[in-house]
Amino acid sequence: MKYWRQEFGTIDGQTIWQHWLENSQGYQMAVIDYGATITNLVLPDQAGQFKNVVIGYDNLADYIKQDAYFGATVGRVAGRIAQGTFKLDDQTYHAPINNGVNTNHGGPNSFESQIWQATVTEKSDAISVSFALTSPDGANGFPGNLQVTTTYTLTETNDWLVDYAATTDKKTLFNPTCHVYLNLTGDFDQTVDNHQLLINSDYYGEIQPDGLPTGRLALVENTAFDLNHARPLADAFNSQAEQNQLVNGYDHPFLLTKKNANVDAQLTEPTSGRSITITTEGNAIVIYTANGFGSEPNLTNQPIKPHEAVAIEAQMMPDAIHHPDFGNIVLDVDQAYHRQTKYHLN
Ligand code: G6D
Repeated sequence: MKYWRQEFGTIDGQTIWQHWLENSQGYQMAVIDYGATITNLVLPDQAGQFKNVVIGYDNLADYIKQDAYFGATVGRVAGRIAQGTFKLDDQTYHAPINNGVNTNHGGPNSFESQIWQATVTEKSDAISVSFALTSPDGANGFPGNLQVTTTYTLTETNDWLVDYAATTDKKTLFNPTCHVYLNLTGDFDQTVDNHQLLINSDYYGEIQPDGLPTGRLALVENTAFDLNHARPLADAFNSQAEQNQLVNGYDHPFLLTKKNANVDAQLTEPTSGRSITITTEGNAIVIYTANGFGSEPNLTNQPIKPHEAVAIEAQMMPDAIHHPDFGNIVLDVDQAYHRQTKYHLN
């Protein structure tokens, strides 16, 4: 295992470091202090050619400019909170509205744009970088001084682990995710149409046109959301019937069945042979197929376009605070939060 770091820019005179982790087979991961953001994940194809397979930039300015959460740590609450409003112990809280009439991804200037403090742990068979952040009481309207760590680990067995840990001094909400976008071809002029996606899920969360869950868990059977057998994303994109179920792609939460302890989801790209198998301690995975972009800087010489990658956001169901059957995202003062997601890099 190898670790090194290099300067990635400065913010108000503070150096932003890019931390590189490499195992003995040449698999690499890079993360920056800004947003505890994954900038690179370098994997071999079946011919042994290594390529970066995550959307990312080689400079800090583009990360600051983009608003698509490329590779970012998202929190306090991933996904939408209806009208940014929630109640805890009969007290009502309001997070800032930053997406239509709702709060998305914890509101503006949240975890994704904070400078996290990194601590590196090197072992013979794994290297971890733990990023720490204090989210102060009242940040974006959320109660409690929240102490958070996001830990990324790369192992000699080609596992990439994401661990979230947190404590709070007031009851609050906490539902983070890693918003990494994957294109296993390693070519961001290609779409992910031919990528095959499997998700062990019998119910998906129906969403409104604005992306907010309706609260209804719908059966995936005979819909675009039945991914219990791996199928190319293009099958749904190109099906007239299934297009009508989508929003120019997927932007939906899948409630995981946990019927196979070794696989919650799997993404495979047949040409390169690259594949990532995901298991998570959360109850959901949100699939976002990058259905449209705003003013994000280009990744290559060509303008960035829809479906150039797929974000696989392991989390608890979005807007869970308003839907009891979506799971619990309340963190209380006497709780030590921990949730792990494992990406096995095949
Ligand atoms: C859009 O609705 C989508 C979100 O799911 C995604 O996380 C974000 O873009 C980057 O708001």
